Amino acid sequence: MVRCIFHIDLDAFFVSAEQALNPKLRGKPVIVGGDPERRGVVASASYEARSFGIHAGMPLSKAHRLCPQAIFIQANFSRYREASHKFMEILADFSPCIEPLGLDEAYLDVTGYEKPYGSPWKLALATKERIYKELKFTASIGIATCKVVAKIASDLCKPDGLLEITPGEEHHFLNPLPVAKLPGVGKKTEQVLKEMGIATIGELASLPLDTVKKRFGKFGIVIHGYANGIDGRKVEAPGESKSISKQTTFARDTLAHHFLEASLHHLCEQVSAELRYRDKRARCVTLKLRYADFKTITRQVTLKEASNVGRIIFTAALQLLNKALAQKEKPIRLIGIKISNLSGKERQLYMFNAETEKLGHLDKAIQQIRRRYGSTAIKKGKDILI
Ligand code: DCP
Ligand code: CA
Repeated sequence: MVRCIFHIDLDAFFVSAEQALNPKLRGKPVIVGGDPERRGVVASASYEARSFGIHAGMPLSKAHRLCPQAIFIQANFSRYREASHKFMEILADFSPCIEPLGLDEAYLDVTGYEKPYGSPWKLALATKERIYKELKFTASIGIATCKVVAKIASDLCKPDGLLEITPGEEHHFLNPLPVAKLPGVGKKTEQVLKEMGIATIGELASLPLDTVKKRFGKFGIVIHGYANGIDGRKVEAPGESKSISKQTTFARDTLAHHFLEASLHHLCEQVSAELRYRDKRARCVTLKLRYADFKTITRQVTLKEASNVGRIIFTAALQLLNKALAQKEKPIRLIGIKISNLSGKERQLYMFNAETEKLGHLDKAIQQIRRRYGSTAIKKGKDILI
């Protein structure tokens, strides 16, 4: 069955939240990130500020140099979390099949739900109107038959945009775009493709699958599919997925053990926090490493007892990492962790273990502090290494 998927992304989210509170900020160069006198980076810039070349991640001092008249505002995370919650609630009124991605983005599978509105386009307009009416946020929506095309479409129509790629139009839409528009294609992949004479998505799409597979392994199959508008990933609420994965690609390939270890620790913290949020425990821990030549390996271990404790997951993952590093001394470009075989939180009593319980309480306490005061409010030893 042909699906109808929306990718919805709020425009300049943190800035919009501030503008909703103080309408005088509308239409002006506004930057959320803090005081330009202090160290720090731009978290969100209004489109007016972007016309001065300012973007997320830029040091505030540079943003100030580029646009001294910009209004700088310190981030207020609890306000953004509340706005995000309302945003997701509005979306859930349009389809129950919703997959939030961060605070201000979501996929919505609206297959069949467009009928009462007459068309996907009209349903998307109604969604945008409702978001604006209730939150005073503009959103951009990409409509397509799969996630990857919907995401690229919403990205291209920002801000306050709506772009529908009708079934059969995927190639026509994707072909002229640069390969970097494909999710997962970063600077390094872009460079390798360039060396192969490939600059556009269309050029990648028309390469034989074998060529891409030989160069990039499994990752090649994925991006070749994406380039052809093929993406079978379902829109899945986080609670429904059978695993949780997090990965990070390094700015530079690395073999520095302490850095790999610290990155892995951070990823394990993230997946265990998500487990606790979902009230789940995991038994399988899988480590993923992608080497500089794009060869990717995965190594898996089964825990004695299902767990949601960051330290336990990290200990298992670290053993896998150390074993892999001992086998192959090749620079690494990406490290990832996947936990699977998820179960509800109930445990068998004979497996009760005081140490595990203590670590669980510690993780929970840290999570509560982070939720209240932000993710940087408290750091464990390993986090500080990153
Ligand atoms: N964010 C951040 N630091 C970054 C990038 C983003 O703190 N380096 C935060 C602030 C953003 C929010 O996440 O408002 C959403 O990120 P987006 O990448 O969607 O950026 P915006 O919503 O600000 O802009 P737009 O989606 O219109 O490009
Ligand atoms: Ca956004």
